[in-house]
Amino acid sequence: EYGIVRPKGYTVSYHATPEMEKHHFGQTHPMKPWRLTLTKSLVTAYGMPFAMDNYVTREATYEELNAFHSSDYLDYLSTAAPEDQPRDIENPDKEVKYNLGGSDCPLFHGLYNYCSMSAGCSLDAARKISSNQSDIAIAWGGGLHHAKRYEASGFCYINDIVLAILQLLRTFPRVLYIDIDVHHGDGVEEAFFSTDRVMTVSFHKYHPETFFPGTGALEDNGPKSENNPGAHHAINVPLQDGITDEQYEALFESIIGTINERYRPSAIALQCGADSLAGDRLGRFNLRVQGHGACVRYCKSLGLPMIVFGGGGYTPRNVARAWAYETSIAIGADTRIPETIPDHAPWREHFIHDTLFPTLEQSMNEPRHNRNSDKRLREIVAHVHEQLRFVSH
Ligand code: ZLM
Ligand code: CA
Ligand code: ZN
Repeated sequence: EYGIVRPKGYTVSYHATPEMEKHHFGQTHPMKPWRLTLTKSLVTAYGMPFAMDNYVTREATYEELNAFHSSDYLDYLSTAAPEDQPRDIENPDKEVKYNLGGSDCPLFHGLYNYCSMSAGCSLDAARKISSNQSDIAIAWGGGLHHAKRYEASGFCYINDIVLAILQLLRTFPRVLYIDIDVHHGDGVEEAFFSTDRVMTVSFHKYHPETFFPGTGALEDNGPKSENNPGAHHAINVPLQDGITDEQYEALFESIIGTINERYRPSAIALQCGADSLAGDRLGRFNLRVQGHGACVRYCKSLGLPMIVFGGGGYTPRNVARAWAYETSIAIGADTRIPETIPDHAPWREHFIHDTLFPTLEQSMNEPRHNRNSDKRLREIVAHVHEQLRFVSH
């Protein structure tokens, strides 16, 4: 309808299942799986499915989850019921076991199915990349970067990203993991701490006393021992409130460009958490949909096989805008889709402003004060370049 055609010479696959999107974390919990339905409806309204291979994903098996997660944890996760959740008004953050049952990681109906579908989505995407059947595989239902081997953390129960990267490592010698969620990608960093076959890079708000999870300082670059192959293979880009598109894009291209030259990855895993957008319920940055999307465009320009994952994103209309726009970038239709959201898009009334690219003023009452000086950003780039002198392949 908008002249969206299949890209010549390469294949994009879209992995999702409506079943995952029906789950609820609880009435006022910020994580709303329904944002995936809103994303898919926008992608469809723009006619993008015609340009992709579309797969309905399955649930990952216990054995697949067990490639990273401990059996004890999985056994508990698969049997825990919402009834096990303590109803303690005095202490709502009280967990039962494995960090489950508090207000961040509640036990809800169908939790295990939800987790295995998210992992199934990312694993299917990874297999399409490994087998060279897709050049870019999209898994908006994945990106749950905080989950640990033996516990849940920050709305994440199963680390689908770690599972997908483990799959990529069967075929690719080196994988570059990039995380533009506003939170630190701690679970993925920790999982690959001791290997030089994965380099992790997270851009995030860093304010240990007040902002989750409190890790990811500039100086944290992996194991301190030079004998450990993982040394220098964790890159952290700590940022403050209010960073703009211009600053973020310059920082992203300088850092990722240099990493690409020095590390020479054979595949990219990109976590596109949309809580780094302006006006996010939990985020603190001033990024617009264009600035967020520019990261996807830059990664695509490197010409490597790539998985793109979802992640955070707590203002559903903006999550849908960003992920629909990034889907259009993946298929190379970003210059052809109209800025005005199509009239026939379902839930059109959710998009208070009818544009794919709201201004900062449209995204929030008052844009956040920018607390990132250009001088500090130059120091960050210099530190990262210094780290990369130790890395060469
Ligand atoms: N309290 N309800 C990002 C994960 C961020 C830990 C402070 C819980 C919330 C938040 C939950 C309805 C990703 C913390 C927060 C209140 C201990 C966090 C339930 C509001 C609500 O209204 C809420 C009763 C809830 C949780 C806010 N939690 C905001 N920030 C973080 C986790 C995940 O985007 O990176 C990837 C998907 N948790 O700050 C507390 C310390 C729990
Ligand atoms: Ca991040
Ligand atoms: Zn986040």
